[in-house]
Amino acid sequence: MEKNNFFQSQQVQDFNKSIEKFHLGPLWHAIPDLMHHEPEPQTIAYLWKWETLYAKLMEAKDIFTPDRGGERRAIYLQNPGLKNREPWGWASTTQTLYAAVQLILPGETAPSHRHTQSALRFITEGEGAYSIVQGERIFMEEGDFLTTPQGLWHGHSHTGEVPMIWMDCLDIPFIYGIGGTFFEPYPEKIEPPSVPDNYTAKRYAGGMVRPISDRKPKVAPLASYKWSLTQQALDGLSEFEPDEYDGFAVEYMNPSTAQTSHPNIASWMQKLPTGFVGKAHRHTSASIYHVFKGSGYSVINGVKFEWSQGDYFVVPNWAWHEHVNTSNADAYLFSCSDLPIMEKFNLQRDEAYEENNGTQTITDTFIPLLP
Ligand code: GTQ
Repeated sequence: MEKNNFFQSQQVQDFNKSIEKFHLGPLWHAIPDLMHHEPEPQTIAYLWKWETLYAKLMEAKDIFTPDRGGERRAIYLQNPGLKNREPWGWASTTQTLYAAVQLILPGETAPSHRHTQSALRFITEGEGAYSIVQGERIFMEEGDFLTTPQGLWHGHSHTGEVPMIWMDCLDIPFIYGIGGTFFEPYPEKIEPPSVPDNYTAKRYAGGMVRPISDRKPKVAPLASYKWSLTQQALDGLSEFEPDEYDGFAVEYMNPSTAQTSHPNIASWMQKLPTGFVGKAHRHTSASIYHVFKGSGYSVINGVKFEWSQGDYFVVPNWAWHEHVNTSNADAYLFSCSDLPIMEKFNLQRDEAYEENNGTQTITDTFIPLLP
């Protein structure tokens, strides 16, 4: 019998229906939808313009305040491909990661809590607020990368003068998907300091050394990775040949384990020098990018995504992508991905785009939504 006739035959359809009420399903019906020959993620390539995010954060200023309940003034990136997906009822940014923009105003306090998700913050605007993670007040400046390891108390408070905005990324969808969510509010509004301010950045010299007493820390020992040190690292790297896909790129590491900064999330800062034209490749991990500085475009599965400072975009799993800096200044992209998850489950694979000298043919241009 022909394959399609088989699926449509009365006998098969009757049988499929007859087992449904016993909470049973026919594998022959499910297999083509579930076991693809290669990744067919529901995550789609998408780009959010900074103008839109900023306008909505400004509107949210008066609608949400930390005093009105809720935890954070954060607006998260909903991947259109992941909307209305069972069993979520909410959309994440990729199938494993959630990203958001968070705004805190001078005088505000976002209460302390702890949870089993790991969090990172990348600071994009302002100064003067601190995040307090397990008793350490970490004062934040533009370009800093902060870790909030799973299970540690953390809250934010703004003692400065200007609004502060940062990117959050957490493994919320992954932890939700495997049924591992725990969340606990701190008994008081915000945890009081128990160690000196900026304790870990000072004691670890940005990750280069560790104090004699900290030989076996249980958690990532470094809470903030300062922009000045990241910039220095990129400048050092820039004396050499760029990576053909990613230009000059460094990964944030946990200095005690020499692994990724977070167990389920890897993060990078990359510099694409003026005129950089990257080659295309693809990998099983999915990435979320934030344009920290500069402008250019990325081609994702043949579609051109033009980006400029402040924008966010998603490169789905197994999607061909290449980056190009079209401006006359260096471009800096912050990105994070679920590469550590792919590595742990033996799913990490990558592939170079061999045709056309590594350059995709552009078939379409993405039109972003503006406020
Ligand atoms: O700032 O602690 O975007 O707990 C989502 C969950 C931010 C935070 C988010 C969080 C936080």
